[in-house]
Amino acid sequence: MNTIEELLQKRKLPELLRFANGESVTRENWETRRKELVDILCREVYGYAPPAPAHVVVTETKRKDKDYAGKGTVRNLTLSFPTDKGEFSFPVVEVVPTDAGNCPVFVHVNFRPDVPDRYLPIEEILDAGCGVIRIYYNDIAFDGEDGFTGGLAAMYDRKKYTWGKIRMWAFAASRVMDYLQTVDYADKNRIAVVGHSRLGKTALVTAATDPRFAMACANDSGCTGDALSRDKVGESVKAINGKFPYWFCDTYRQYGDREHEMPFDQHFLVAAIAPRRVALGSAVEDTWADPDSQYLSACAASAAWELLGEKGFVHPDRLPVPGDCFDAGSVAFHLREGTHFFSRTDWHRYLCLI
Ligand code: GTR
Repeated sequence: MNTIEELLQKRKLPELLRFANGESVTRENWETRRKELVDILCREVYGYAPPAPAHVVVTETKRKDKDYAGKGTVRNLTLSFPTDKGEFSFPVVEVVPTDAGNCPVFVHVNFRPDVPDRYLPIEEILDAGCGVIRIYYNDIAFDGEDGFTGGLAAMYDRKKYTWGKIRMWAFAASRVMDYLQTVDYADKNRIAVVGHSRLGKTALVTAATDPRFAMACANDSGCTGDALSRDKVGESVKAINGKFPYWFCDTYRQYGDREHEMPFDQHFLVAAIAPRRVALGSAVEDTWADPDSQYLSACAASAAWELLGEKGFVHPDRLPVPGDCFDAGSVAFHLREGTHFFSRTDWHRYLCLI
């Protein structure tokens, strides 16, 4: 049986702790390297976003106190901000524990607008003493091929900003973070971004590009999320670009079947969140995402935390088995039974980590 080190060596990953110019990375210049990692990933994969707007205006359209058996306040809000082509607005739903003061908050980018939703168990979140703000991703940019003509995509010139839709969804999560800076109820040091699958990829990109997030929870994020692309099984760089080219910048397409030529791999994305916290969820039947490649990515990214004198990914010297749950360090990973979906089991992991 191979050790983790041997398995990682076989993948021939680009070096995490070496600058593009060949210089080695130290504890003192980690933040410079971290920014370089984000820049590489924007240039090659997710595209560049416009700068943050000068302000975000928030209006309440509906409010319900003492909802969920008295446990929460639900508010429908509209967030508006200036763009290159006028004002852009999107709705969110905020659910906060009744009389909350200094509570952790999850910014959840979800597939459906419903609150609650099968991926958004409001009562469990409230019972854990947390608030949540739900973004519905199609309100930001349509998850389909529309030539970047609608939503946020239409508000900027894509020749200038090369972003794909994942980067756009992440940009919206940062605008929610702008709003959260202004509220009294939130603990500003415990704001997490959470999402499943393509929106798990989005959660990682959000936290990598916005250091105000204390944690990213990426559930079953797989290909071009947490999973290493080199020698990955299931979904490949070629497959994801063939089916979802609009998630990324155009540059990414060139790497189909050429993963070993990429000047990055997905451990760069996980590491770009260090020294903050990352929680990765995987499911044993989710072979399209490839749990082993997700796990090995966490193993490789851990070096960033260790460089900073932190515990990174604390794990045994073997590949994961169902039921594994490792969270002794800043990188947490679990492998549960079952298929690709956002289970309560996954939520319970993330709720105890914030
Ligand atoms: C799949 C895609 C995956 C993952 C998933 C999802 O079709 O290939 O990368 O993002 O969709 O978002 O549910």
